[in-house]
Amino acid sequence: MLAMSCFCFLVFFCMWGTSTSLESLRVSQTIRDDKNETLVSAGGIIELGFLDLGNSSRRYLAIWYRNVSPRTVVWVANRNTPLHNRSGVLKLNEKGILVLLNGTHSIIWSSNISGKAVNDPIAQLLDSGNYVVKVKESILWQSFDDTSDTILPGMKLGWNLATGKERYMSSWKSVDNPAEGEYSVKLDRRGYPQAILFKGSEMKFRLGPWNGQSWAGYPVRSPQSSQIFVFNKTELYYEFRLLNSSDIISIFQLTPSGVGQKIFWKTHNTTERVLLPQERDQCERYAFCGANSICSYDGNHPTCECLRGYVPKSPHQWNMAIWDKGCVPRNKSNCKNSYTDDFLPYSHMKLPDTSSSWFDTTVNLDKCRELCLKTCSCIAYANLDIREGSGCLHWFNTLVDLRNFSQLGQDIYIRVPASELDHGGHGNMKNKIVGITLGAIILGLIITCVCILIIKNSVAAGVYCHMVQLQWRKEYFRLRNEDMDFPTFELSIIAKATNNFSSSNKIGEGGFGPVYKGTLLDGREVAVKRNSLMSDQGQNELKNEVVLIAKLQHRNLVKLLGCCIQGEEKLLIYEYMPNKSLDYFIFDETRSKLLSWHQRFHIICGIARGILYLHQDSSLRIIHRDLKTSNILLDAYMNPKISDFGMARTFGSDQVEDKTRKVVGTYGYMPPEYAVHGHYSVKSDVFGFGVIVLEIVSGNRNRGYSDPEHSLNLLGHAWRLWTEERPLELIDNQILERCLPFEALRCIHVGLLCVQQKPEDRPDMSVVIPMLNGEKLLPRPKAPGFYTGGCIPESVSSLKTCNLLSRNEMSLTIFEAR
Ligand SMILES: *[C@@H]1O[C@H](CO)[C@@H](O)[C@H](O)[C@H]1NC(C)=O
Ligand SMILES: *[C@@H]1O[C@H](CO)[C@@H](O)[C@H](O)[C@H]1NC(C)=O
Ligand SMILES: *[C@@H]1O[C@H](CO)[C@@H](O)[C@H](O)[C@H]1NC(C)=O
Ligand SMILES: *[C@@H]1O[C@H](CO)[C@@H](O)[C@H](O)[C@H]1NC(C)=O
Ligand SMILES: *[C@@H]1O[C@H](CO)[C@@H](O)[C@H](O)[C@H]1NC(C)=O
Ligand SMILES: *[C@@H]1O[C@H](CO)[C@@H](O)[C@H](O)[C@H]1NC(C)=O
Ligand SMILES: *[C@@H]1O[C@H](CO)[C@@H](O)[C@H](O)[C@H]1NC(C)=O
Ligand SMILES: *[C@@H]1O[C@H](CO)[C@@H](O)[C@H](O)[C@H]1NC(C)=O
Ligand SMILES: *[C@@H]1O[C@H](CO)[C@@H](O)[C@H](O)[C@H]1NC(C)=O
Ligand SMILES: CC(=O)N[C@H]1CO[C@H](CO)[C@@H](O)[C@@H]1O
Repeated sequence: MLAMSCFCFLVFFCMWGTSTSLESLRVSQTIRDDKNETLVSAGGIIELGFLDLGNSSRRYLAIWYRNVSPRTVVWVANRNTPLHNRSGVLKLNEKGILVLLNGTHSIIWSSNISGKAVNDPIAQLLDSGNYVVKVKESILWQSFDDTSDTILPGMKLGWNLATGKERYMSSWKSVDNPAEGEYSVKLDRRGYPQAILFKGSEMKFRLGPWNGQSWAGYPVRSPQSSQIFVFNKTELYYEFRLLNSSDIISIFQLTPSGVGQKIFWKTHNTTERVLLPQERDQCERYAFCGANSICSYDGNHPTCECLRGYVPKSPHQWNMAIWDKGCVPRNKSNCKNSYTDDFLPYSHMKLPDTSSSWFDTTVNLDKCRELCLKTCSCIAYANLDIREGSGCLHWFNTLVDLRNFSQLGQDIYIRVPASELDHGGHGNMKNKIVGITLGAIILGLIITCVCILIIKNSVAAGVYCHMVQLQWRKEYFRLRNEDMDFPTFELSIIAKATNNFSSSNKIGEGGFGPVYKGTLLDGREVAVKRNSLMSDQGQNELKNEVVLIAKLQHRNLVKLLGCCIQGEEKLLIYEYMPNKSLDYFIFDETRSKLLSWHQRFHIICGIARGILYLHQDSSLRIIHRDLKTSNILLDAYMNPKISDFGMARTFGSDQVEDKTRKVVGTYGYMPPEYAVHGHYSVKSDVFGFGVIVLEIVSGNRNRGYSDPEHSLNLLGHAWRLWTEERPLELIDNQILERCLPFEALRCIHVGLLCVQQKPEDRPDMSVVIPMLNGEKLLPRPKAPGFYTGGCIPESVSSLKTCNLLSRNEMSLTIFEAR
């Protein structure tokens, strides 16, 4: 008896004497509530002991951060079985099981591993917040496996697929009752795994599938931590780690009201608690818009919009903003024609519910598309991992819970039947069909007429034929007009929209006149290009542009909404691009920070696709001839759109080079053969593209740039760095830290290939795109064409305006001296 009390006294003494250093419990040692005993981790960061919460007298065995306030409990052992007074005792038994006893020695809670006696187990509290029972180095039990409402760095949320054990977050009932509440966050293993917030068994919010960087629907990233997602045969989990755990505490907690929040403290000893803001809006609510529609949030209101090719299931309700019925296909895809279906890309999207999706991590995007096309019920595909664009995800039958973000998010490709792809819209298609049918009928009448004439040369037949002829002409011209049919605006409407072309509405100066911002009566914002009355070519260029652009439809080309030709006024009305043009960002010290490497790469690829469309894919073949950063406009999501086709020329499809007496373009972007000899070809645009790429990567203008040591222009500078094998020094300092070096290097390489001296050395745009994507081996570049227009070489040296022109960035037209 005496020995026993002596032992107890020793234990007691140890605990008080060195209370901060006691960090573990051995067999037969205890932690007693009535003695205020606790364990403290070695670094003094974490404490384990008994506490009550709020006003309640219930006592809990818990783990909390020691020196932050308010006191933050991160784990509770007996969350569903509280003690009712301070009689609780924690013990480690000889089987290595932690047991929590109440005043009458009943087991209130245990770490619950059945087992036999083990040799010298120890229960140690770690600075990470993990309470671990181990024998030597092998772990018998750890509190990190027993997740509650809080995820600590290093803790896994998900599944051990080998044992089938799930770790999920579950909220407390209330702030003073840690019992299991109604909210939980789980990794759903159906289809491609996704993290979901549940209320009971009801899905409230999908954090989304993992996209390689973050949860697709919860793209919050904090600079102090890295996020990890593991999905293989044995493990499926999410975890975050602190980059520097010596000065920061960070946790992810699910509140009793179902809000997931990231909290951090800047030091270990502080009351300064920071909540990472989380965007919360109605679009977050699971399936807010029903099936097959996109939710978008403008800062005030959510809006639902059917996907292309889908119509509201219940139009009446839909019009009253009751959206939950969603949308249905306008025309059920008929799988016989599935090979004519196409896919429309949607950017900045939160991917839809993946619970019945199919995935493959080894399939690339092209193959992914092909497989989807072959499967009748496959209605959308996307990359699994957006970092390098790898892996493949398919959806079937319906898409649920899609939304768009203003930034972030990813691309998804939605299947659309060919019948929905007519860009003129449904009406136009119908008109054409009607036209063709009418044409056929009239042709029939003409034949009848000829027959009648042959058989019976009568007056009646003559009259009949005359009528047929009139009808035919009327129909013919009606169809011709429809070809050119796109909206014309009244001058008065445009004048009103632009405040009578007031200077405050002026947003720029294009090649042939000023550009104004206007707001139409319906609130739509437009850009109005007013062709200068002085310009001689104005009329021709205008016609050229109208006809060309009206026929061109591509997501990387600016859309022409209509025109207005009234008297001397010649106006073109375009969609308005809120983010101005590329030069506005990349050449400005503060704004260039806003364009991350990821966005810049996205822009480069977009420009390349736009040019390829002009050169090859559109029904016409077009050389832009004035590609430059100020002609690359940016929409609200920083998608690039090529503008200013006033100087473009069409070609017959086999005509790739021409010679002109007029040299048009902008110095700094003109290839040597064009500026000097007036030769232009698709390769002239490739040169302009190369310059733009190098400007985007470096953040410097080709013209006006001169490197300090060698007074070379940007191309010369890039080439010098390349030959000196330090090309990465070209990269804009503003993006250096976060850029992907291999991607940037590839862009510089492709840029240099595009600005080769000889046109035949430059790649075609169709080759440039796989080159940018890393799908093609890159040849070694030669020295670039150095022509920068500082002044014009011999052949056109008679030009008086040399100096004047070299000072500005305006497009210009000069005549070749011959
Ligand atoms: C334990 O702490 C409580 C409240 O702080 C105090 O009232 C009580 O006397 C302490 N008990 C012991 C044994 O120190
Ligand atoms: C706790 O008790 C105080 C005083 O009795 C009261 O003002 C407060 O509202 C109570 N808090 C809770 C959560 O019940
Ligand atoms: C806890 O309650 C039991 C009976 O309810 C009592 O015997 C015991 O003394 C109490 N212990 C403490 C520390 O209050
Ligand atoms: C201990 O727990 C047992 C079983 O839950 C219960 O019957 C007993 O009253 C409790 N004793 C105390 C002192 O709370
Ligand atoms: C799964 O990933 C985990 C963590 O990276 C690793 O420890 C484990 O060996 C992997 N299992 C398989 C089967 O690859
Ligand atoms: C982590 O933070 C501490 C304190 O701010 C600092 O001294 C240390 O250098 C940092 N370590 C790293 C690897 O950044
Ligand atoms: C935290 O601050 C308290 C006083 O506010 C001090 O006693 C303690 O040593 C500090 N702990 C650490 C880990 O810095
Ligand atoms: C699509 O549906 C519309 C009306 O619902 C119909 O007029 C049209 O013929 C259909 N198109 C195809 C290709 O089935
Ligand atoms: C989302 O898409 C809709 C429809 O295309 C668009 O009107 C809206 O501006 C977009 N919102 C965001 C935040 O991207
Ligand atoms: C506290 C606790 O979880 N106890 C469990 C231990 O394991 C047995 C059987 O496996 C369960 O019945 C207990 O509920």
